[in-house]
Amino acid sequence: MAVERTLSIIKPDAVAKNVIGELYTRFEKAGLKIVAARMVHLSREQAEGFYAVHKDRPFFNDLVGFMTSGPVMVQVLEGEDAIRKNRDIMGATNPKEALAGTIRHDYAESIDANAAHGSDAPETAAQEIDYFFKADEICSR
Ligand code: RTP
Ligand code: MG
Repeated sequence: MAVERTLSIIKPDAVAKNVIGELYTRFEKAGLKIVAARMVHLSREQAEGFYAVHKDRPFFNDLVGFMTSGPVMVQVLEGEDAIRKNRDIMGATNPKEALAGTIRHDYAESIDANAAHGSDAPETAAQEIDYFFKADEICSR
């Protein structure tokens, strides 16, 4: 299995719950390394650009409103099969469907406020990492 990088965002609800460290522990226990990280309060333009793929979906406005409602923690996770592994740790988009022990099961309140983001494929991971980090801000290890 190849070593990959994926973009992870701890969303405003989870930052407000003060569980950044708890989520980092879950990533690390799964063998994922944090190789870049930054806290940022996204502007409307930044959130719209990040979720541009969803711009015609009915939930787009709510999604952008939520993602700009408070600071987020953005990180690059590196490890074997990192993209799938991170999505497994996060659980299903809708917390009502997320398996016990996943981040969204344990911390998310709703499909809108669902605690974490993770890239869904190698191409989107590369684009999303580029969206937030310059090459020299990522410390591969
Ligand atoms: P994310 O991109 O945030 O990691 O979430 P995801 O891949 O699991 O889900 P995605 O389909 O990419 O949707 C992005 C975010 O939009 C909200 N959403 N709401 N009301 C709805 O039907 C609906 N569908 C999606 C969720 O907050 C989801 O995380
Ligand atoms: Mg997605």
